[in-house]
Amino acid sequence: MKKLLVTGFEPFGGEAINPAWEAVSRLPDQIGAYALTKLRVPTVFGKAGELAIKKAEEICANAVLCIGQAGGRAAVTPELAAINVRDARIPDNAGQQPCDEPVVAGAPDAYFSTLPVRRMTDAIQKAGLPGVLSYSAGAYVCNDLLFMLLHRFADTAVRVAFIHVPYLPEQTETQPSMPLSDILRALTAAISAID
Ligand code: PCA
Repeated sequence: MKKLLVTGFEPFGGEAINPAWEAVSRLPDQIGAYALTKLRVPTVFGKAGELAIKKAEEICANAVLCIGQAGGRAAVTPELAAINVRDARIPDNAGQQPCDEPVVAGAPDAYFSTLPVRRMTDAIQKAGLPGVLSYSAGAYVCNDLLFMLLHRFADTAVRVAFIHVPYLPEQTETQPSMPLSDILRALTAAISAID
């Protein structure tokens, strides 16, 4: 059976929960051809990527899928690419707030996700849920994690992607949100679309 590492971020920015880890921790242990290993990662520049790379190497993952919260988005959004930029609007959970720094000095400006993100987006829509392909994972810790993984596993058989999910209803009264059961169905559909 193939191995998929699925990461979910801890809460950040003063939130008590992060829908990413809430969902990841509740995914089944097996979806389609993949056995899942779940990892909670800190919302800390550099650290999230280090831990995810270590775990992926340790379990000999065939693929890595990272999940993060994108407050304000109304859809589940697979990310097309990661950029070699750290630019933080708010400090991370270790108090770091980089401004216009590279994720990895000397690395390429950007990487495209290597899992089939368009097919994953289609699968979310076919499950009857809002799924939209996103062209930017931002420049905060989610982008950092995706970039570090894509850089580490460039030119290897290990494929990597990232999906941003909306707030849960209990996190906001004014912004778009999605029930946890829908986020779970969307992630399951997206993972089922990975060959
Ligand atoms: N979302 C943040 C970092 C952690 C998370 O869940 C982001 O979009 O960068």
